[in-house]
Amino acid sequence: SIDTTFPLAINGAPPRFREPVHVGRPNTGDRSVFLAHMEAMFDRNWLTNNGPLVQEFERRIAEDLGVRHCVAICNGTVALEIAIRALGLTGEVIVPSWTFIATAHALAWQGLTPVFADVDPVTQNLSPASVRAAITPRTTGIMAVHTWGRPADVEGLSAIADEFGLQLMFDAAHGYRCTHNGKRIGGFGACEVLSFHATKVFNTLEGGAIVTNDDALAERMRLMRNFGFAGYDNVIHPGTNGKMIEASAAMGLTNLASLDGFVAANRERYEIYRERLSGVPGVTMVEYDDAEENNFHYIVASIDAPARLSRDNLIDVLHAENILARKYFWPGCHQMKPYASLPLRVPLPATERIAEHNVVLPSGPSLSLDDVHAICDVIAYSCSRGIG
Ligand code: T4K
Repeated sequence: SIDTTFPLAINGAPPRFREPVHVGRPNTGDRSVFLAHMEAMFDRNWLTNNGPLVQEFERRIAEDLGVRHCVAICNGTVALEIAIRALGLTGEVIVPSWTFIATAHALAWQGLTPVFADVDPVTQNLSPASVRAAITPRTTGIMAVHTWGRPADVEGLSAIADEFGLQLMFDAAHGYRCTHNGKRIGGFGACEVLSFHATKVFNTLEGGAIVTNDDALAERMRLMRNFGFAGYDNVIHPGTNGKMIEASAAMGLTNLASLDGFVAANRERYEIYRERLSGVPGVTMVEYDDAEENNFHYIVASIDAPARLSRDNLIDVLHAENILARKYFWPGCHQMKPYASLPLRVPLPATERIAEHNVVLPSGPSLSLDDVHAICDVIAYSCSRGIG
């Protein structure tokens, strides 16, 4: 039965939000700082190719994460591709299917075969047992993801990599300012890849970086992102164009100064969601470890029985209210067209289950606390009462 004191847009009531409420609204620091950087950039007339803003940005990121090297790249996907090439990966590389498609694409685009392994049903991170079962003589590496900024099982995966002589790298696109055992993500494995896409907790418009403590690897990556140039007219390595532009570095320097504020705002919203959704039938939030540093950027919930509607119905309810919740990363990479015909090496029950139940909700500094409450009202009502 429909509670007429709480009409839902899906039942014909006016939507709760007049404008669309997005997941992934960009976080923007002090605009005047960015514009001052832009003025200086135009005065110098130096727009890209390892300019001073990119160099400063790299120093600041390396310092912030406590790593020796940051190699800034034009986006996270090209950063993954450069890292894969610089590590000399060939043949098969094991990745979670439960990730954004870029993780798998970066391998396939370099002529490698992504071999999908399952994730842990609770952490949603790559399962070492599943990785072990997926290894063949053609396997050269493991690319794990710190999904939602929750650290992957670094120790479990490192042990397997050591045992089988595999390279281990991390897609740390979600993990900026998150720690594992008190150490910031960035220094684990052979290297870690960051994304500074507009929708990330910390953006450079578009952008990415590879961070590593390996001097020789960093040097190779620097060459590879700039066509292999070691100086004027002197190409000493195969390469591509993966350079970050000065405008991106300016945005990065601007936003780095405001990052503490973004994280604090995220945390405040996460706490409201956690409190308001706890006890709602069938809603389980993905929680962040209080003992670690987190960026609280992703608000992720699982919708299961006894909720009175399915995840997909809830998405319909929310979209009708102009709340554009997402199903990230449904349906799982292994079921996306480019990979659906690959035979599965190992079963992926947790991936397939999570893909049917996860919902990612709007958050971030641009969303008011009242709006978070309004979103929680809709979820609590429809999960407890159904939609009539
Ligand atoms: N690895 C992982 C684990 C990743 O999650 C990603 C990226 C990568 C690697 C690759 O890194 P990059 O090459 O992107 O640096 C979005 C982002 O485009 C993508 O960066 C991100 N992951 C992924 C999880 O989300 P889409 O296709 O869902 O984006 P889209 O266009 O639907 O935008 C998301 C929402 O953000 C929309 O509701 C609108 C809003 N939005 C977006 C932009 C760009 C804004 O409000 N303003 C904006 O400027 O992939």
